[in-house]
Formats: sequence, structure tokens, C-alpha cells
Amino acid sequence: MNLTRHLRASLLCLALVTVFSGSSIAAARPNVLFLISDDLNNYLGCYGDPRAKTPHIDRLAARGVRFDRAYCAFPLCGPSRNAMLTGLYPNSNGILANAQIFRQTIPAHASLPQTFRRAGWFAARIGKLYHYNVPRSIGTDGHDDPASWELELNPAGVDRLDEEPNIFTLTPGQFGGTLSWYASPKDDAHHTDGKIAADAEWVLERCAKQKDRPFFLAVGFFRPHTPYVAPKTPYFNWYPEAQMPLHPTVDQNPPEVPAAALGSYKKEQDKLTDALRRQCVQAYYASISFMDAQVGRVVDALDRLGLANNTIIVFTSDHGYHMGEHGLWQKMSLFEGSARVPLLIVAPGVTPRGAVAKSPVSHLDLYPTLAELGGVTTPSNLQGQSLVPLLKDPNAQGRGWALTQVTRGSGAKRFFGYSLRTPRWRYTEWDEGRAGTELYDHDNDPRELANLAGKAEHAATIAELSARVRAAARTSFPADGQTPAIRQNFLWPPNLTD
Ligand SMILES: [Ca+2]
Repeated sequence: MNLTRHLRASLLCLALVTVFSGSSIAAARPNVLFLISDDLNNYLGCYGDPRAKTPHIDRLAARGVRFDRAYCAFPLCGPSRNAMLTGLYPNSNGILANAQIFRQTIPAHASLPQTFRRAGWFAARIGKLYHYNVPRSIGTDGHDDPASWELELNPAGVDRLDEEPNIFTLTPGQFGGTLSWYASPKDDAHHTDGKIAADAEWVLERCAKQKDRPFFLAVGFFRPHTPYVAPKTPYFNWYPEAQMPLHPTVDQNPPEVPAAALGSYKKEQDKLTDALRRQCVQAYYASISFMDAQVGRVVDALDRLGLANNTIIVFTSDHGYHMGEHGLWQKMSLFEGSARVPLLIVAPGVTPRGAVAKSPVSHLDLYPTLAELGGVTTPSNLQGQSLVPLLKDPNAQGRGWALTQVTRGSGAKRFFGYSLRTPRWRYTEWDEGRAGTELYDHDNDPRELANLAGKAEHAATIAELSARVRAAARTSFPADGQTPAIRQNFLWPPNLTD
């Protein structure tokens, strides 16, 4: 009897230990809910935007760490997503354009979800994780990597199937690469991102029934990517057109701004009147709020199903976006608005609630961070840093910089721009300075309106940052040489002199 009682007590203790360890990701094999939006800049309430209505992303930020200076590797869907999901810069995975995937260049490399999958996680994708042509590829696998996932779901809503004839576009017949928008009469559930959220709930319900197997669920929303199609009610109604901001046009930039810095401007954007600019901004904000509601729906499901205590949540975007700043629209610039991304990480038992990390970090850092939190082994050549020290102490310094690159021109005339972000400065060199340099002081000029690169009083800062951006760019290439596939496709070797 005593023995039985003793056994019962021991079992109770064991059960309690299990319960407590289950309340923290200190427990082995945490789940990962990886949420990514497409073409979303930092127009979010939690980042201080004065207009954005994003209550669901804001409450997610309040649960963990908000990275205030997070940057993509390359401000374009395909290169950015491949960099994030391989943990390698574009110069190392070979993906510097859309419509390519790293299996063409480094086929043996294990992606972030694949690493979890190999370690026994149920890895699933809903919507856009690798590159898709939007909207044409919605409802298909896009440029997906099948080895990354055990399950893939590709819902399509009225925005893809029915409403394209109604969409306003600057370039007739085109929707994804050009500015285009539509206030839809259909509600959330009819739209692709609403269906993605519904599918995520369905997958989470099934994961909740098999809690002995962890999951890596990646949910890729298509909005606010063009066409900015979202339900008119309530989202467009939240942003009265007359209240939308306008910026000076591209020809009003000061002469100190190099032409390459403005190289993402498209001639078709000359068609934009002030009225169209306001409608465009309204539609972009509406699409953000619509996507925000779908994020809320997925996170609510996680909570409702009792999964949140052992689930790491990541929310980010593939790159930033211009809505008229510097006279620019969309992506492919190295200004802050295009290079910067939102990044929220909630890791129960690790992250303090509502904390803000200000040290610059990169999308490259997500792979080593999630691998460390999950206790899974990564490829040895990852180029980012684990953010776990910053998750535990958001005041930690980390690497202290982030590198973003982009291309200009094509063929033999193609050249790179490299931009380094430090806590205070953004410093950019176009074609190693031959096509211009830029220096912006974020302590005094957060909108990057005054290029200080030509100012003699900043010569020492420029010399230091020039050496640092070149050193950072060199680290974006593989340490152990380059594969032939990459040599064929891309500029090689780099000519990054000191
Ligand atoms: Ca994108």
C-alpha cells in the first residue's frame, strides 16, 4: 500500500513536471507557426504608423519581441524568400531574380522547414512561402520547393477567380507587377487570404489532436501584394481617400540622390494623378488590415486549441514597400522603406512580453534562430546569427548591422547596390561607388531625405562604413568557393575592393 502510494506520488510529480515543462519552449520540440505577408512594409500600428488599423498584429507584438530594425537580404519576393528559407545570402544561394528556386543552384541544401521536417516535425505550407507570380499563380504551387513540406495547400478566392475584370490597373491586362486595386463587395471568407486562414485553422485542429508530433506550419498571405484587392467593408472604409498622404514626386528628389537609388521607378507611374495616388494608398492600407484580420484568426485558433504555450510564432514580410516615399512605389530600392521589414517573434518561456529589440537584424537570422529554439541541427554554412540572445535580452547588441543588396540594369551592364544599416546610419554604394553613394543619419533624418555622402564633415564616417559594407558584402559569398551553377548564372567573382 505504501509502495503504491509512493508510486502515485511519484507519478503525480512526473505529471506536474511534464505540465510545467510543457508551458515553456524550454520543453523539447516546440511547434513553429511561421506567418509571412507579401510586400508588407512597416505600415502597422505596433510600428507606430499613425493610420494603420492592425489590431491583431499589434496584439501579437505585445506577446513577444518586436524587432525595430529588421531587414531583408534583397527587396524582391524570390531572392528574399530564398535567402530567408535557405539561411544564405543571394550571392551564396544564387537566387537574384524571381522565378528561380535554390534547388536549381544548390540542390543539396536543406531549407529551414526541411531541416525541421527531417528532424521529425510535421512541415506544412499554406499559400506563398517561396516565390509565386501574383496573382497568376495563386491556387497553384508557384515556385515551391516540395522537399520542404509534407503538406501543401493552395486555396484561391474571388480575388483570383472572379474579380480581375473589375480591378483598376495602371497597365491594362497586368495586375501583379503594376499598381492595381479593387474594393471588393465580397467578405473575408471569399478571398484567398481568408481561405488561407481557414485552411490554417483546419491544419491546426488536426495538429492539436496529435500533440506528440510537433509541427512547422508556414502560412503565407498574398496581401497586401498587388492587386490590392480586399473587402470594401470594412477595410476600405477605414481609410477615407481624402485623408491619404501624398509625397513629392520622383523628379523632386534633391540632386544628391544617385539615379541608381531611384532606379526602381517605372515609367507607367507617370500616369499617377494625386487622386490615383490617394486611392492606391487607401487600397494598400485596406489590404494590410484585411491580412491583419486573417493573422488574428490563425493566432486565435492556436490559442483556442491549447497550442500556444509550446509554439514559437514568427510574423514577418518578404521585404518592405514604397507608397510614394522618395517618389517611389513598390519595392527594389535600398531606401529604408523597401529594405526594412516587420519582424515579430513570440517564444513562450524565452521572450519577454511587449519587448522591442533595436539592434539591426536580418532575415538571414531566422533560420539559425528557429533551429536553436527547436534544438534541430542546421547545415554548417548558414550565414545569419541566432537571435536567441536578443530574444532573451532585447537590449543585447547582436551583430549590430544588416546587409541588403539589389541589382540594377541587365546583362553586361548589370551592377549591384549594397546597403549597410547600423543602429545610426544607412550607407549605400552603387557599383562600388561608381554609380553613387548615399549616407543617411537615422538619428536626425529617419525619412532619409538628406544624402550626406558628399559632405566633407562626414568623410571619416563614410570611410569607415565603406570598409564595413564591403566586408559585409564579402561575407555574403560562400567561404569555401562557389558552385559552377552559380558561376554561370551570376556575377562572379565579386570585385569588392577595399
Ligand atoms: Ca513580395
